[in-house]
Amino acid sequence: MAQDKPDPQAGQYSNLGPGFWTFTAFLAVAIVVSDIWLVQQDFGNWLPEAAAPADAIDALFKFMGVWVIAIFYIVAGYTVYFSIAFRHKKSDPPDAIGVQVHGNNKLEFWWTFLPTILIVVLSVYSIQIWRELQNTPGDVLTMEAIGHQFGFQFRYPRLSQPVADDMHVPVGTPITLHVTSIDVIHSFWVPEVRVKADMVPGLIQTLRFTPTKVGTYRIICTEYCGRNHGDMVAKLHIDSQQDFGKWIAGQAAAQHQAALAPLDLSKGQAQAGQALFGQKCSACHSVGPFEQKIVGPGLGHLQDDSAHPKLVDGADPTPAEIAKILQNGFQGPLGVMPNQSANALSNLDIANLVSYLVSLSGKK
Ligand code: HEC
Ligand SMILES: [Cu+2]
Repeated sequence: MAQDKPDPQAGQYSNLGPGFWTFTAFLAVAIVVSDIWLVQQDFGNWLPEAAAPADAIDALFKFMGVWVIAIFYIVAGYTVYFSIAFRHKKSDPPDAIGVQVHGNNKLEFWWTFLPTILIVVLSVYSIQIWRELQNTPGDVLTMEAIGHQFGFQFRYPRLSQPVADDMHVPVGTPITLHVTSIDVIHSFWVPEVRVKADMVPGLIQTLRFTPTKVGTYRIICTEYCGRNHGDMVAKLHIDSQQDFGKWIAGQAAAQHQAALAPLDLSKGQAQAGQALFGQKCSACHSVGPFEQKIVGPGLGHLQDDSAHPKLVDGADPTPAEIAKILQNGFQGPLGVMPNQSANALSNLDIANLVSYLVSLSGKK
């Protein structure tokens, strides 16, 4: 009976409730059936795999899943079973307690030993996958991904300037990707590649993968990094070798040309500036009055705000001085205004932006 107190070492646990072994057999069948179902799943159907570590990661996930199913069924199943089998009966005294197993060394040995073995097996398996990931053989493309509020930049060995928000890689070439951040902590994640790393200012972490499937995938920031965190999504383009070659040659030519163009404010076009403002500035600036702050001040009245006749650096709001802030950036009481290279702006971009900002002043 439940309120009897058996000697824990004497093995008097024959009373496991009515139907214990039947229920155990049922659990065993349920575990086997569920595990067979799991093992037969192709995770690629649910979330496509686009690069080499994805299959190894999925296999590890499956292996863990097999054990998770067993442990979950056993723990949850017996919890339900025992709470029904040994529920408080009307005939029991109000202070009745169940069978006490504290001090049963045999039980304690097994429920320590078995999980230990399982954890060791899991660590050996995952460390092996991790180790393989540290070495990508062959001709590697080494590049960088840099997080900033609120976007990603990508640096390539053949390009002098970073590329914003579109990462291109050639299919079949192992990629070594160094990730970091220039402001706060972000995180680099491509679900289809199954790799993820925090982007931490001052710290460079390395991700390795080999793209296997041509296509366009999402790069998602998974570390809350400020009010526009949710917009921090970029694209990973896995190109054919040929398309990648074409793309990088095109970028190199465009950057070369942009670098040659001197800063000529008279070439600026307000309309092009407005489009660029939406991509690169609106995360931090509104086009309202100075007081309408996001991260930085509102920029809608740089030249006609009597409350703020000067720019934040104390200069008069002439086009040349506005351009200077865009080139050099500025650190003031409101925070950091990123400079030309951090915002990945060409000289023509600056001319377009200044033209747009100047056009706002005087408007309602
Ligand atoms: C990460 C946020 C951030 C981004 C992105 C950003 N800025 Fe700024 N900007 C600031 C901050 C903060 C300030 C104010 C610095 C201070 O004075 O403390 C500022 C100041 C300025 C000023 C001076 C305003 C004044 O009244 O003097 C201008 C002009 C400006 N930014 C233009 C731009 C443009 C154009 C872009 C897009 C290319 C841009 N900013 C992108 C944060 C940002
Ligand atoms: Cu972020």
